[in-house]
Amino acid sequence: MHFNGLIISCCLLVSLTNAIDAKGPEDDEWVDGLLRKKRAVDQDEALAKDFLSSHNLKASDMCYQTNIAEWRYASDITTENERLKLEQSLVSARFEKEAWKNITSFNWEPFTDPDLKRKFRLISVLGPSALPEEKLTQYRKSIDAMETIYSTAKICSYTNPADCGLNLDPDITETMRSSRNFEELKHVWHQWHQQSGGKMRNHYERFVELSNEAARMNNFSDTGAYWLRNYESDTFKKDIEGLWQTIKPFYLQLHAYVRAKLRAHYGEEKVPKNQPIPAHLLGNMWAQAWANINELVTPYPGKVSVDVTPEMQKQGYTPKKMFQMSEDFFTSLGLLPTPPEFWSGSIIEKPADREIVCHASAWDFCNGKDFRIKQCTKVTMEDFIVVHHEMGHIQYYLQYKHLPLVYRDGANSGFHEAVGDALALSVQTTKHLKEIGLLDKSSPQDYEATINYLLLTALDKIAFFPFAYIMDKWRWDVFDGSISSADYNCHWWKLREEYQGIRSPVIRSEVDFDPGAKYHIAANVEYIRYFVSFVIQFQFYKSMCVTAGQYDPNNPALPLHECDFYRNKEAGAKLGAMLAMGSSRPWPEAMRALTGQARMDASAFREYFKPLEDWLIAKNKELGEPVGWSSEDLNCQKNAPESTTQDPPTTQRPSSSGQLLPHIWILAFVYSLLRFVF
Ligand code: BJ2
Ligand code: ZN
Repeated sequence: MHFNGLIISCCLLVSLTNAIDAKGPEDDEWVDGLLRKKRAVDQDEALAKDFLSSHNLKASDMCYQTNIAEWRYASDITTENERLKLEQSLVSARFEKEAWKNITSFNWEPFTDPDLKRKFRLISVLGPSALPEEKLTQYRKSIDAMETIYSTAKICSYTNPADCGLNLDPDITETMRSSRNFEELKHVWHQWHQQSGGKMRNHYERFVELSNEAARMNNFSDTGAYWLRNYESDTFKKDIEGLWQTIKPFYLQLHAYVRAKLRAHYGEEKVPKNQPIPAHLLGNMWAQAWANINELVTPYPGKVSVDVTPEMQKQGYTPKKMFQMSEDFFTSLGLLPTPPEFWSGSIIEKPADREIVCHASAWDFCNGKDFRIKQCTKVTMEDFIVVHHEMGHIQYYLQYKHLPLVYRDGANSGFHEAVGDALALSVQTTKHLKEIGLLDKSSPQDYEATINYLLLTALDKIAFFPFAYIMDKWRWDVFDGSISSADYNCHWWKLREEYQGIRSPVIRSEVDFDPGAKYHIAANVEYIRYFVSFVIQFQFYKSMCVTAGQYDPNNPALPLHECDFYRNKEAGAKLGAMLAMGSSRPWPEAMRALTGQARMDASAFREYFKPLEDWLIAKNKELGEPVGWSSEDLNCQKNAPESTTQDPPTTQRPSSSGQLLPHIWILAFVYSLLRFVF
């Protein structure tokens, strides 16, 4: 029996004994009743344990079947594979419903074994499978339709308008990364929003209705509340807001500095002072990570650049090599190697012969053997970090594979996201990049190089926070009904302006649906997990650095941002021990196991960036750059302006085939008329 369970049982016995003493023989019946109840609970617990172990096997098998069907679709998007995936999801829902009836037939609330109680509490939430089959089908179809639209959307090229086969991955992403042509970036940004989100507004509306209906059937007020159960905290939203308030002053400084540099490049008219930054100039479609514009904003351009993309390409890196190097980093810490199934089953390059969901992901097939990654990997530093991110998920899966299915999960979703990123912070240090031959060993690590390095890191790690926050702030507002479908898009832009300080480069309206231009909204993946991750990955990193003797707050020769714990088994063992807990304990306990404290806390983050924060404040003063922006003009209106009501690839930039089409019809008509007459 579990320790806590023992205490509770002892307490129950003590109070029973006290009760017997106090009441005397005339109350025998009452005491008997209590004893009978305790015996019933014990028997129930024994039965419950038996039930759980058989349920665990069946549920794991069902999880395997469902993952196989989902993988087949995600790695080969066809209508047949979409149909098979839907069919399997219905089979799985029927199984879950049946199991749920059994689960809730147990009176598990009074169970004395806290571990058993935790398991029941976790599995007694049925989720969307609660919907009647007809509605569940519609619910799944609406998400599948959005994911297919997102993953197969194409746009026309700016330079070659007749080429209308550009994909997000790699074409559009590459243009957003490397082009510095204002109009080209605007074209690509606009077309992507039209062709992805713009095509899924109706699906999203239906999805919200059904998702909320399911949440209510599970006794949650709405889908937002249903999502938050994962964090097991009544103060979660407040805590996130508190963290944001700590980070915000730093974000404002970074924003002001980047805006000044963009203005220097694009001119005052395109990037005005005091205004939000145009959303298409930050090197990334969603303006969520800005490292791709590093060369425009590098504080000391003469100094060494830590963006090693050119060096990786020069050295002939391949996706396979990137994954092998990531694996090597994990095993150097004494963590687990990936099994052969991982290498044979994963897809790490975009296949040329079919459509796939290119957005990178990691998969646990629930059988303890099959773990895979699907990633259309490009040889860039950005993707090298994504490789570590996905390998972090795989490491978690490997570490908790011995646990029952109900505990094979992160301590909370943010923990799952933070593992690979915490390691990547070590991988990307100049020290490590020198060690693996991606940076010149003789380049000095002086103050200017440090500021360059921290700014590059900040472009990814700080710029991300307001984006991660609004992704779910927007959905919380949609799900709880504060925002109706009539205001979906302008509310999105209101949050984009207020939190990120960015503005759409094209006038938007309620005909558009720009949130759907981001994968996690189309595919219905909760996002606050990444906000959590970006805070706690610095806590994980710091604690591993201290363990490895690589960071000492009192020793300026060992600053946090230079810590590389490569090959340090002690740091690895600490991380591994936490990962092996899965979700068996509330997350503060997992946090304590690794870091010694139980809370989410931005101080490690602040410590890491301290030299940069000071530098930015001084630099903005020197540049006379105002911090913040005014938000009078949202650039979003209810009704569509004339020019955006039509389909963009053929109308905004008419392709030759688009222009020819009417003529062909007229010719065909005249031809058949002539044939008819003669
Ligand atoms: C590139 C990364 C996700 C991730 C994928 C897609 C959605 C869930 C999974 C899960 C893992 C799990 C991603 C990285 C940081 C910011 C964010 C973004 N892809 N997912 N099955 N990222 O988290 O790996 O693989 O076990 O929960 O979306 O916006 O790019
Ligand atoms: Zn992830």
